[in-house]
Amino acid sequence: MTSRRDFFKLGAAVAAAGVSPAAMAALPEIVSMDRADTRPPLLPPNGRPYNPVVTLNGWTLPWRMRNGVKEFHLVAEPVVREIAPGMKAHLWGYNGQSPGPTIEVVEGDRVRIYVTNRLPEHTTIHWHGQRLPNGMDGVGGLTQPQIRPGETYVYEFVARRPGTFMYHPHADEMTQMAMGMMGFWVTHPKGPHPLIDPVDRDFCLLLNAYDVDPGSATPSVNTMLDFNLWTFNSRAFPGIDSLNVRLNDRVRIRVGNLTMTNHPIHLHGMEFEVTGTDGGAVPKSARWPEVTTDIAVGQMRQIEFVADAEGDWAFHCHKSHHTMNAMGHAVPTMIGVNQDGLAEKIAKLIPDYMAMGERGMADMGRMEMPLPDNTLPMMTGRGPFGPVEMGGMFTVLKVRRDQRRGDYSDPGWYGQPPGTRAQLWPGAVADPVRASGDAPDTNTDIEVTVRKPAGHSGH
Ligand SMILES: [Cu+2]
Repeated sequence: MTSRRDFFKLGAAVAAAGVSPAAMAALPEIVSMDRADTRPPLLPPNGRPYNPVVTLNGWTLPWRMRNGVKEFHLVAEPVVREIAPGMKAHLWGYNGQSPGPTIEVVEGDRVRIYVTNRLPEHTTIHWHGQRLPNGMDGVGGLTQPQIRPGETYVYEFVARRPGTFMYHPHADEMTQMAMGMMGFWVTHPKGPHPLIDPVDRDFCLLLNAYDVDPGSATPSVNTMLDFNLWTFNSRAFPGIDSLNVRLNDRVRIRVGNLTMTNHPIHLHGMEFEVTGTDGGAVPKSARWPEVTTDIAVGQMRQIEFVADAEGDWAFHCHKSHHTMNAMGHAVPTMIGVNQDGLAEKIAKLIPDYMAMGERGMADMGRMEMPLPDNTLPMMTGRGPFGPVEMGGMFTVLKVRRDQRRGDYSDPGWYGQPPGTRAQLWPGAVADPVRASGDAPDTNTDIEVTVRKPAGHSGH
């Protein structure tokens, strides 16, 4: 039984940490998610009104309003995440999913977040980009003790700056981020803001990356750069939902990067402006039109555009190996190598051997290769005209005239108006006319350099 003196000691400790004694009362219930499709926006049931975001293949965490404080409960725990149909990864995340749920608050809100650790090792949460008291910054060992397994810590601060933020552990960081521990945070402006325009659709996604060996389910946690699964919100194409909008909607997409490399994020079909960064809203005089914006490690970017062109527009990272799943790595270039009869000969020694890449790698997108269990094909996904030959960080922005306001459901493939699609030319193509001189004899002028294996001295 707690004595009166103990109670005051507890009260003093709590006050020193900036957490009111009320915070130590019963915890908010734990809300968990067990599905990987995009959940509809969470309309705020109380507090200041705002226009909620939609987290691609994710969800927003409900809160409890208690004496004017928004209370959330995050649980750090092992989770199973479907990366795409056909592959599940054993990750660490929050409240049943990786990434964790999006937290949405309004500028000026007092926010209290309970963090329960159900991992086998200690953790913390760092509120990336927030203005807050130093002791709430979540750096294990530096600003607070580590949260040990089984413990619950309470964070509390006022969301001072509107904008786009992330959260992630600042404890055994390489392991915990390689395992998928991260989430999104949006602080909406409390009223009309000179630099934050209202939008019709507001999407958010985190860039994350994993190193999962084909045939296995748990990421390698000591990988530093050579990841093989590149994901939006821990989903790889074709597992990533499309962004479905109505023609002429004003659209905002918020992107945060918690991988270990940069990602040039590219939109087809229309231009956007970067309206916000990790530091807040960008002055209007400093915005310029572009179709690709590079997002460095630890950065956040908000892009905005008016979706004034109907169609199915690709939206993806422009590093081509980031739109490819695990099987493509470590395959040698075989273009131009004559492999006639090779597969038959090798198949006598190794059943199921197949020649690969003789005419480029596109055959990989079409054939049903035998794959290890729990492994995604490297170039995959089907569109209305055949294989899309993509993977990883790729999805589609679907702009439709008849998409209803507030309807985020997939409208299916775009019906292109007759006469507006690239088409097969039925005639013959003449040989090129050379401006002058003889054509080089390609059979005798080839220069080659042969590199013989010489141990690992060349690394
Ligand atoms: Cu990338």
